[in-house]
Amino acid sequence: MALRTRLTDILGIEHPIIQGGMAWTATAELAAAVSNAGGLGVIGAGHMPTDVLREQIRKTKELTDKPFGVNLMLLTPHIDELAEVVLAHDVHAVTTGAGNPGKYMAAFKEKGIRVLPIAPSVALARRLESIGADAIIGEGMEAGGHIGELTTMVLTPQLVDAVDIPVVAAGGIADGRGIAAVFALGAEGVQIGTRFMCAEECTIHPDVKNRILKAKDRDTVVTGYSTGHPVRVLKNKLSRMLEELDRQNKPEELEELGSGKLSLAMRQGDLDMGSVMAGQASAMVCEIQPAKRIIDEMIADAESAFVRMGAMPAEETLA
Ligand code: TUI
Repeated sequence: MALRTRLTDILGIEHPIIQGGMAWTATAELAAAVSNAGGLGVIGAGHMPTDVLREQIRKTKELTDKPFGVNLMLLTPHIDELAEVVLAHDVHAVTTGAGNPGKYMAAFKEKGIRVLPIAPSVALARRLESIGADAIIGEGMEAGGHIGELTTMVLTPQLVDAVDIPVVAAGGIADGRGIAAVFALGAEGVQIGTRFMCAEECTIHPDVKNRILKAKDRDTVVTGYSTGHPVRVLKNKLSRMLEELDRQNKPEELEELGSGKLSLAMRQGDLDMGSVMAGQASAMVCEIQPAKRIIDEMIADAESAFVRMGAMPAEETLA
C-alpha cells in the first residue's frame, strides 16, 4: 500500500518522502535517484554558481522524468540569481532554508512551482501559509546543518495545529518508525537528509559515508550559537575549535574558521577539519544502500509500525 497524503497529491509523487536539499551533498545523481524511487529528489543549490545550478537541473532532467525540486539556501549572497535560474527552468518544487522566502513567493507561484519553505517556528509557518506556501517543512533541531531551537517532537504537532496546509516533519527521522511517529503527530510527509547521505547515488566522499555509519548516539554537536546561525555537525577537531570560539564569544573568528569547511568535508573527505553536517539520526544509519532500497524499506517499516499500533489492518500492507 502506498502512503497517500495531501503532500503526495500536491507534488505528484508516490511516497510522502522529500530528500533534504543538502548543500555540497544533494547533487543531480541523488535527486534523480530519489525521484525515480517515488520520492521528491531535491538539488541542494547552497552556494553554487548559477551555471552549476543550471547544469545540475539539466542533468537531473536527463536522469529522471519524475518531479524533482531545488533547495534554495536563503543566506547565500547571490540568492536572487539562483532564484532566477529556478524560475527559468521548469522545476516542479522549491524548498527553502535559513530564512523567509516571502520575496520570491509570488514569482514561484506564477510559474506553477510548488513552494515548501522550511520553518523552525510556528509564527514563521503561519506567515508563510498566509502568503501562499503549499506545505511547511518543520525541521527540528535533531537535523544536521543549520537548525532552529525546537525538537521535531514538539514542533510538528504545533505546526499541524497552526496551519491548514500539509506539514512535513524533518529532523531525526531515519527509518519507518520515525515516519509512523510523525504521522501520529499529524505530519503528512517527511524530509530525510542524513540517511540519504549514505545512499549509493550520493556523490559525497566515501569517508564521510563511513563516518556516518560508525556514528554513535552522542556523536553530533551544535556549534555557532554565538553567530546566530547554529549548525549541527559530527564531532571532530574543527567542531572542538568552533566550540572554543563559541565559549570565548568570538563570532567573527568562528565564521571565518567555519567558512568553506562544508565542501572540505563533503568533496575532499577531510574528517578532521571539514564541517561534517549530519543529524542526530547518523547513529541510526547502518548501511550504504541505493535510494530506492532506502525508500522501499522506510515505507514498509512505517506500515509495519502502523499495523503494530493497530492503525492499519495487516492485509492492507500486502496490496
Ligand atoms: O537551512 C537548513 N540547513 C542548512 S543551511 C546550511 S548552509 C549554512 N552554513 C552555515 C551557517 C548557516 C547556513 C547548512 N544547513 N535547514 C533549514 C532551516 N531553516 N533550518 C533553520 C531554518 C530557518 C531559520 C530561520 C528558516 C527560517 C528562518 O527564518 C528566520 C526569519 O527570517 O524569520
